[in-house]
Amino acid sequence: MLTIFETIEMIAFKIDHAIKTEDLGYSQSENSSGEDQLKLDVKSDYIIEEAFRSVSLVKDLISEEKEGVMPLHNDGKYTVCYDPLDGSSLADVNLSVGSIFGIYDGEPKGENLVASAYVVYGPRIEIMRAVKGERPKHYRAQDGFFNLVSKEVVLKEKGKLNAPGGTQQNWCDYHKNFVDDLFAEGYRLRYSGGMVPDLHQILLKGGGLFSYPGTSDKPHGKLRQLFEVIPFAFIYEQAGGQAIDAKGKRLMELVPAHPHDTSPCFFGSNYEIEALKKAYGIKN
Ligand code: AHM
Ligand code: MG
Repeated sequence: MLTIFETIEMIAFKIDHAIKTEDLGYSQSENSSGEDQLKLDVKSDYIIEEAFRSVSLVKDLISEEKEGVMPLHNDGKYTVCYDPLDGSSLADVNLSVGSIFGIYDGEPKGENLVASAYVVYGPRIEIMRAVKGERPKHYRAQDGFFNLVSKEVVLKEKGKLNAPGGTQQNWCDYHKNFVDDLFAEGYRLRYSGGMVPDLHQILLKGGGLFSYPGTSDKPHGKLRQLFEVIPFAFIYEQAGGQAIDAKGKRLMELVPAHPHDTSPCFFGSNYEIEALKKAYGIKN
């Protein structure tokens, strides 16, 4: 696992360099979800694929930017599912973006995830990584190296921040009422449109809730299970928080039928997730 994490550190420096130096425009292609790809999406995807080619532990790669499974090493153990540059449409307004990695032992589904990591490209490059049975570890780059900032990231029991995703016009009434109630209770809005910096902020600064519900235009939500939802669910649970879908099921129990399947998702401190369950009529 250390080899995989070291590879992610190397990738982080390369993608950060690409963000700072490459053209920010669109490429000529679409990804497998039919979205226009930025040149940076394509470049970041290429950097990751190239980096894992030399890691013999990796059996397969599955990228948010590609349709199928990329077989790498027949004798490898892990499937690495990744979103090369999440929130890439924010790069041209100079907001933070990220990369997300889920490391699966066996068929890629929630219960087989054994480690996950994300990289935040902001004023500094930071990495959060977690393995089973341990609290997430937080690293920050300085002078070409990643230094440990915290070896045990723990989420607060009750937070202050609320990051509600999806177009509000398309929220159902009970979701809208729930979000309004949180604001009435004193929660502050923190939503950049990049799930990596948004979830990173909640994790490190006071706790709270990040939600991306099913909406009338996207009943199954927007965020992809393998590359976004399950890796973050793991980190939030390892930090002592909770991560559930709209029926109260742990996101770690998700079994995607297709690599690009999405799910409504809620990540947060225990207090906010319990409040959400009540508002959604979910019994514990
Ligand atoms: P992307 O993978 O195409 O970049 O989309 C994912 C991003 C997340 O980072 C973010 O939470 C979400 O899309 C924002 O969506 P919205 O603008 O609908 O709130
Ligand atoms: Mg994404």
